[in-house]
Amino acid sequence: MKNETQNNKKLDQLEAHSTSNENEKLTTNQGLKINNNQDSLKSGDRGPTLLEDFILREKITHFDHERIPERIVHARGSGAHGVFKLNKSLSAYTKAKFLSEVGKETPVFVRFSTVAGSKGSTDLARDVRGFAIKFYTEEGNYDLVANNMPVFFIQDAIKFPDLVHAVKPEPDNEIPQAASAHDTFWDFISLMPESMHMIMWLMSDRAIPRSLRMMEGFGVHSFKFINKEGKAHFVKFHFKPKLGVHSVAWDEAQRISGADPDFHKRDLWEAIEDGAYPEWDFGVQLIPEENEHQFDFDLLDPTKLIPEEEVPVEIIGTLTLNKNPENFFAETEQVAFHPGHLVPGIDFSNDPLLQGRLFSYTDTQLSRLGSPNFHEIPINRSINTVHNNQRDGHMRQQIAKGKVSYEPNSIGGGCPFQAMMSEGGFTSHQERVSGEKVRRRSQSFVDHYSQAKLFYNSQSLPEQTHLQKALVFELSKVTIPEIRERMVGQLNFIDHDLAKKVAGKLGVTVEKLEQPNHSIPADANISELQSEEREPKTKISRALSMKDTVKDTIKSRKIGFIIANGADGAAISNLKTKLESKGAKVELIAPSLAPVKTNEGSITPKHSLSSIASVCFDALYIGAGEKSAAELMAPENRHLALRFINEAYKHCKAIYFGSGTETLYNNSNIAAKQHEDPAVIVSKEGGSDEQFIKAVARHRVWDLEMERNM
Ligand code: HDD
Repeated sequence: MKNETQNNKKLDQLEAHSTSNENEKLTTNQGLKINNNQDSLKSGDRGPTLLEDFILREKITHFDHERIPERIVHARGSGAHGVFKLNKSLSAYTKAKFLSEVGKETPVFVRFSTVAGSKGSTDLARDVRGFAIKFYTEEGNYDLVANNMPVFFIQDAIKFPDLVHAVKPEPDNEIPQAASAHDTFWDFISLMPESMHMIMWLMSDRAIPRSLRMMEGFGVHSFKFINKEGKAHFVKFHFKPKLGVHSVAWDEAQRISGADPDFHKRDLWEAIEDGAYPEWDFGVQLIPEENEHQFDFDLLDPTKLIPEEEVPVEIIGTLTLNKNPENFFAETEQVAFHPGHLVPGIDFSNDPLLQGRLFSYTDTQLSRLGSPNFHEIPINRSINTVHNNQRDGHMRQQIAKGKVSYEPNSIGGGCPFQAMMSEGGFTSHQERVSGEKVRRRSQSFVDHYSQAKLFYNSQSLPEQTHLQKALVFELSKVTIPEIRERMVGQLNFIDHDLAKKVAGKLGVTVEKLEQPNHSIPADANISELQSEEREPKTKISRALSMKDTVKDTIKSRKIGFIIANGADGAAISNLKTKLESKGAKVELIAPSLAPVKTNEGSITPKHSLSSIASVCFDALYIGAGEKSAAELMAPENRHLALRFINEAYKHCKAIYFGSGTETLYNNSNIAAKQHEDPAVIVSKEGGSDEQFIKAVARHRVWDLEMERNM
């Protein structure tokens, strides 16, 4: 893939470290040319191998050591290079240069990930997605180590190992992989009321994205911006995908895990290769420091979000991913993020989860990457050169000249010098901190249900139904009845109807409870508030639903054309051209990989009916032509062809029947449909290409899911 970003200093730096084998001879690691890479050195043709064979030894030794520990969490990931362009200056709030000069482009590397599964697990696990961005700024690397959900499970980092142990495969039998649907996770969660808001997100469709390109990103914590005058604002970071926020159905996710476990990785890779560069609006919610206590929750509590109705998200720039890595291991695997990689103008808040993270990330790289010199790995290097007196350690690359590795010094002329603030020297934001040394949680963190309720109430009906079903699925896998009951009890604090619906499927009864929605401001006098009923300010937040994020575009949507011999070549190529001109991607599926004879010639399919499934596509076109339809309905193809159609229908996708394909329509489950369905387009009934394009742009007809599944 070409470097399409001009003046991208990071890509130039990486290029300087790349090698190519083109027209080169095979060598050992010492540069010795190898004459025979097929046979080891032996004593006679049939004799034992000689210890002397240094070429064999070098090759096997390297191979034996070519794995590194996978990340303890977020092990499975996909990365891409790109650029962040600032469209609106934030210089009034922060002195960070990459956020100050309008038009400035900063190279980035982004790594998306699932959290719970191993490196080789499926992409479509129900899980949070990591969304980590390394900004290679001229002032040093700034890492925003974010997720696709704006809140977190726990309020204090000391609970992180417990959370991760609970969700990971159970320690006795290492089951299940990449799944939260098991006893230990729900045992822990049912005992952790503070997790309830995050559980609403995790059980929602946000946890099964259609594409990494169609997810939001959130910095989660409140961070601080510091401007030139030293004034602080709290800030929350947001990424909003230009393609809208979209998900798949859970039934679909499970099928994708079998049909293409690399679905998200492949989707991101192909989109970038095709030039359909993923883009996000980057936005901020800004809160002057003095307004810290104006909310009915604590800004430092990472289980809370700031409703956009209370503080709007101001869009200030665009994040674009435009280049795939050259080498997965060198870049995506070795990239090391850390929320503590800061630039002047950005600082931490006292969020106790963030504070703990600040220790964990460097620490984990030491065992994962094996050396304190991980910053020298090309993907981790800053684009400005590093000057300090740190020396040596495993695999040191830098050759520091001279005698001096200490400061102060006179022999080295005092270099390297400390930088003054005016020269970009980092200073932590000055703030008064006083308090007893206590191992306690602030009382302002005690309301665990109001925002869980806010999230649930803000979902559209289909989203709420998916969430209920997700809870039923997960809790049905729990083998210990007391855990299921405890969890239903927790849900009852969020929404009685939700609890009842879930309980009904689990064989659990549920009592109606008074809702304990006591939101307590951070500066409140707790004893005075104990009996007072408080209501949260925002009861519904439209931004929390994915419903209204649909964009009127079919850009990069994958459309499967099901065809067989005798298909109408002109109809196929016309529709294909129309869809592709609007940015969609068309792939042909036929009974076999043999070229398909159309009335105009022949075309070669990319897939056969048995090698791919409808879940890998956003929409289907059943290629026009009676002969083609007859072949698809032949006994050897019928089951697979109808399965494609029926599954796409069940998953609320757009399906377009070309003329002459009524036999497929009549034999599918669609024939039994009750009402008008704008996403089933039938040529014979006057359906047009334009109607199909419109239906694809709508993503899914979730509102008709009940009917489609009858
Ligand atoms: Fe974390 C990785 C995001 C809480 C400890 N975390 C990791 C990654 C992301 C996040 C996106 C993958 C980075 C990559 O692609 O390499 N983590 C979050 C968010 C959190 C959060 C948004 C809460 C708001 N994390 C968190 C806590 C701790 C950690 C509370 C420990 C105290 N996270 C780690 C880690 C990882 C990590 C163990 C594993 C691999 C790595 O760091 O490099 O240090």
